[in-house]
Amino acid sequence: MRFLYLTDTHCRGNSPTNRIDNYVSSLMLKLKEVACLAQEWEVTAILHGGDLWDLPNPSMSVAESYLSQLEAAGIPIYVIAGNHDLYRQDLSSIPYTMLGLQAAQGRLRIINSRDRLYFQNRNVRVQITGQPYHLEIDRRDPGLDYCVTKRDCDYAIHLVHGNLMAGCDFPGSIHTHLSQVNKTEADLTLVGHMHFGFPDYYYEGKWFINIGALARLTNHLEEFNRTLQVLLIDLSLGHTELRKLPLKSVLPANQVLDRNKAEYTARQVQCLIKSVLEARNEEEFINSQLKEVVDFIGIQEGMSREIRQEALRSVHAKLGTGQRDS
Ligand SMILES: [Mn+2]
Repeated sequence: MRFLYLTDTHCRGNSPTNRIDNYVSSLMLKLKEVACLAQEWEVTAILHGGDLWDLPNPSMSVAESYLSQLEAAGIPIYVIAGNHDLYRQDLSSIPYTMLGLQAAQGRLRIINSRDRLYFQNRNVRVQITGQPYHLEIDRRDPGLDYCVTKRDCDYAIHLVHGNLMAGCDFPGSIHTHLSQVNKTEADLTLVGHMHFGFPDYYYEGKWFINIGALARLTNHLEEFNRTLQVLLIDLSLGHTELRKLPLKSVLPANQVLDRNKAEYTARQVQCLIKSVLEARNEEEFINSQLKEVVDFIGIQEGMSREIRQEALRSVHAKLGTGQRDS
C-alpha cells in the first residue's frame, strides 16, 4: 500500500506580485504531475496537508480547473483544512468554503480532528488521522493537536497543519517544538503550514516530516534554495520507505521569482528592523505596539505591506515576543 503526500498548494486564480511567470499555469502543471505520480505509483490515496486553496472562496472556474487536475488520477483525495482554506482562519467556516463545497460534492474528503480512517490490504492496516488548523493550535496543550494513539493498525500517519518546528529559527513566533510532541504514537507525522519545511526528524522509531509547500508565494531568499516535492509513503515492501519525489515540472526559482527584487526586499527588511529597534524606546513610541512602530516608520519610508510584515516578524523574533505566523 502506498500514499502520496503534498501540502500547501495555495491554488489561486492569479499570480502573486512576486512571481514573474504565470503562477496559475505553473501550479496546474505541478498538480498534473502529482496526479501522474499517484497513478504511476498506484497509490491508495492522495493526502493533502492543508492550504489547498490560497483563499477560501476561489471562483468556481478556478476551483474546477485545479481540482480536475488532481482528480484526473482517479484516486481518492484526503485533505486537512489549512488556515488559508478557512474564513478568518476559523474552522467552523468549513461548510461555507470551497473546500467544504467540494467535500459535500464528494470530490474530496476532509479529515476532521476526531476522524480515524483505516486502509487495509492483505499485508498492512494503516490508520490515518488529521488535525486541521484552528485558532488554538500551538497555543494550547500540543498533545491535543499533535499526539495520537495507534489503534488496531500496523502503521499510523498523522497530518497536522500547524507551526511545528525543529529548531528555533523563529524564537518569537507562536510555535510548537518537536520535543513537545514526541510521545505521539504515530509512526509518521506530516506537517504543513510552514512553507520552508524542516529537516526530517526521527525520534524513537517515529518520523516527523515537513517537505515544504508546493507553492512559492513570496520572494523570500529561502524560496530560491528549496526543492519542491511530494512524499511517497511506501508500505508495500514489508518495511516502510519514505521517498521524496522532486517535481520535474517545477521551473528554476530564478525563472519564477525575481532575485534582484528578493535581495532588494531583504535589504529593505533589514533597514526597517534596524530603524524599529532603535526607535522603539524613543519617547514618541514608548506607548506604541511594535506593529504601530513598524507601520509608522515603514509607511514613512514607502515600504510595502509585505516588507513591514516580514520586519515585524523578525523584530518579534529578536525580542522574543510572541506573534502568530499565518
Ligand atoms: Mn500555507
